[in-house]
Amino acid sequence: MVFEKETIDPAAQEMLQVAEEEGRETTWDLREQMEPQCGFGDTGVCCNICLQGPCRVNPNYNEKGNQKGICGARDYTIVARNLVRHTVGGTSSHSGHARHVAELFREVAEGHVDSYEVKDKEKLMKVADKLEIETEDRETNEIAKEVAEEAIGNFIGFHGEELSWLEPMVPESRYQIFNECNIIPTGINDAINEAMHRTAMGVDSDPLNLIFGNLQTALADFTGCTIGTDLSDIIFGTPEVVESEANLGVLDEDAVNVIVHGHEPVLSEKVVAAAKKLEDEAKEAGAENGINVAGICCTGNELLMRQGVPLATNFASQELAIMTGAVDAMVVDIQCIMPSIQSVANCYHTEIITTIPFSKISGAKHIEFNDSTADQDAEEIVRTAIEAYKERPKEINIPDYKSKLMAGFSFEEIENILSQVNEDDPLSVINDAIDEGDIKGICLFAGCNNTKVTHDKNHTEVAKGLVENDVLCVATGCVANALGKAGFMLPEAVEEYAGEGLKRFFSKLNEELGKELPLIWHMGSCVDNSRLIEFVTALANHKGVDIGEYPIVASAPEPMHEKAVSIGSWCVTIGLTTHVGVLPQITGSRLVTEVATKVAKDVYDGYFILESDPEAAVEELVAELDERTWVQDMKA
Ligand code: NFS
Ligand code: SF4
Repeated sequence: MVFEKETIDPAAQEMLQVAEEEGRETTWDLREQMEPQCGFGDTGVCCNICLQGPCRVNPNYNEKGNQKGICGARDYTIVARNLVRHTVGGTSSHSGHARHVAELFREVAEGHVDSYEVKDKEKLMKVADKLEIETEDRETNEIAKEVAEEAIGNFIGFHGEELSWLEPMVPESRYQIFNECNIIPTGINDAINEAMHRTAMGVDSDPLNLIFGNLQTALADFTGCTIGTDLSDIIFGTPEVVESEANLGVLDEDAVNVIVHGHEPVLSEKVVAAAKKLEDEAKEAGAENGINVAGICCTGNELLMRQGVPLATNFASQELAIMTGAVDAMVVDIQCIMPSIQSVANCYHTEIITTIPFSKISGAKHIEFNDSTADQDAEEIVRTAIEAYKERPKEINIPDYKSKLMAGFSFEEIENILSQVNEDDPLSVINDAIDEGDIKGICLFAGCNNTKVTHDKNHTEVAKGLVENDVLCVATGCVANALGKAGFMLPEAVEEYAGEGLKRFFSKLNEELGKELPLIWHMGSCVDNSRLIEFVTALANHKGVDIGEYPIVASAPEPMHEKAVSIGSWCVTIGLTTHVGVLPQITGSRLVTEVATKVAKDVYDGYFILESDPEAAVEELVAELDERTWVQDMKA
């Protein structure tokens, strides 16, 4: 097969062929030109934090070479500082997204915007209860206002008090561990400030202290993610099971194709609405099938979960969508948008439209998106796509690959499904299946694509290995997109891939429900990893154990973004042993690597498994689940 080193996705392979024939440069070409990558940077021992740098140290104490930076910083300090700064990048990304949703929510609650509303009152009440906000005999908007104030307060801090959104999200025993380690943040912004400060030249050089600082920042990240999920659900609705499709074959030759790419649902929800409204204008322009909206990255996941909008593709193959020649506009907001899409679009009729003032791409069209004029802005965006469609050349290459999939597995929806099986005790459906040995435990698949490894290959191989070993898998982000494209989010996949125990679990469940569930459950975007924590907290509380004792693991087979570093860090802190399939830039310090892969277990029960071979990763993850169950059985 051609391009099998680059990707296992047949649609992407076909498009890479097109790219080669047309002489287009892709991210895979750029990677090849980048080789060999710098070994110092790759292992985290290059320091650029002050203007005396760059200092790169030789981590191998037995060899010659500098072992200290110009200020005397050793490998462990440099690596730990760099790690903290990655987590800061991740935390500011997630919380920047969440803060926008929180600010919008406040505007909604105060009645300042008409374009959005409180769509899901039940979720609002649930969140208010969680935050111990009085709900009885109160107007919805009064409650919403208080929830909004609380959300904003979690960002700006409560004068040294702890974050209110964090404590109710984890079992009491886990919060106790955070407390003992002194890593509970006082505000998301505070955490980011402090982490930037402590890693500045001449501040914190103690690697262990820095690592605790990393975890504190990561908990701020987790809190931001949770706020993002909760408030998005209140404004746009809590996801319920939906059916849709994934891969480039969802592009429609006879429609105006609008791709929404990035992260926030605030803009993309409006684009979907505008597309429905302007259907006739598109038809008048000659597009028989009207307007087709499809998503890339987490914007795609958000819209899929709530609206059933199809997924065009995931992170690594974003440029290839444009090379089909069928994309009339690609609308982007923030994060994971490769700057290269503009140079690709220059060869086609595609309009790249940026929408956020601090996230522009040179050469792209900028249509600023404002919450107060959201509907008009979205219409302008869609009309720009219709205009571009009129210029679309006849020759297009849409690869004929797409898979059906099911998504929409919010925690609330899972609870709802389980309560149809056992109304009085829904969570026992999962915990009994674990006790009876039908399922070994749960794995959360999270994270990106990374051109250091073959696109989507680690994702599908680790997933195959785990389901074969009776692990119940849920997924978010670009790995969810990959597993959707590969057909794992369908009921048929149970028969094809699941081990005997997992098959029994599904057949019992399906029989009771009178409908069929997909093998792997799509839980949403990356901020929605918070949904899994809510789920596992409920399961652990139900079982009367801490998360660290519960058979739960996480796997990021192809992590790329700084956000993946922060999510991995909080997963471990919350007690999930976490597999990472692309080595993080910490291996230059033996100390930091040992803490991440070994010592962390003693403090948090969770630790990192750094393993690029999928088969070996599966073995380790399964062994970890077995060990947790075994320890439980010994105690019982
Ligand atoms: Ni997550 Fe989502 Fe994809 Fe990675 Fe980027 S889209 S927030 S960071 S690349 S999974
Ligand atoms: Fe070099 Fe120290 Fe400056 Fe880093 S902080 S660049 S190690 S002198």
